[in-house]
Amino acid sequence: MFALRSLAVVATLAVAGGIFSTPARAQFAKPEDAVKYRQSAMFLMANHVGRLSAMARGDRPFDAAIAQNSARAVETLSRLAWDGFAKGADSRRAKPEIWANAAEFTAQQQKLTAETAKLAAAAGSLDTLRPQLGAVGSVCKNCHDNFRND
Ligand code: ASC
Repeated sequence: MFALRSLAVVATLAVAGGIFSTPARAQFAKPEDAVKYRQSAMFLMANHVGRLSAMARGDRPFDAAIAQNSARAVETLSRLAWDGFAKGADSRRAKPEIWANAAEFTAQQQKLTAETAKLAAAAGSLDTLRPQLGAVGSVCKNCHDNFRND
């Protein structure tokens, strides 16, 4: 009885390990944690992009220090989010293409991090913030159009 139960546990772990493969296995205890991680990063990123957009639109007074703080947050978060797209950690919004077309998904990540890396320097003035925020936003949109369900 005990041996049988142990065997079942080992088999379950083996299957779970296969589905939920590296590198996620090392970072997240279960698929839901990976989903929560990426959604958290995206939530914070959207919030800070929203603050920058409000300044760019003139809905909020421009303040270079506050803008640069948000820009740095966006830069960091844009590098963090991707770990959460672990194999097997699917969700309603995540299209299967994320995993089926991983090379293109990785290319989109690299485009985003290349643009967010320029955001803090651009956030020093409205004239430089506006176009760079536009460049970041267009990468966001393109990736969402291809890889996210509404
Ligand atoms: C945001 C946000 C997005 C992007 C996208 C840019 O603030 O939540 O998903 O910007 O709308 O086009």
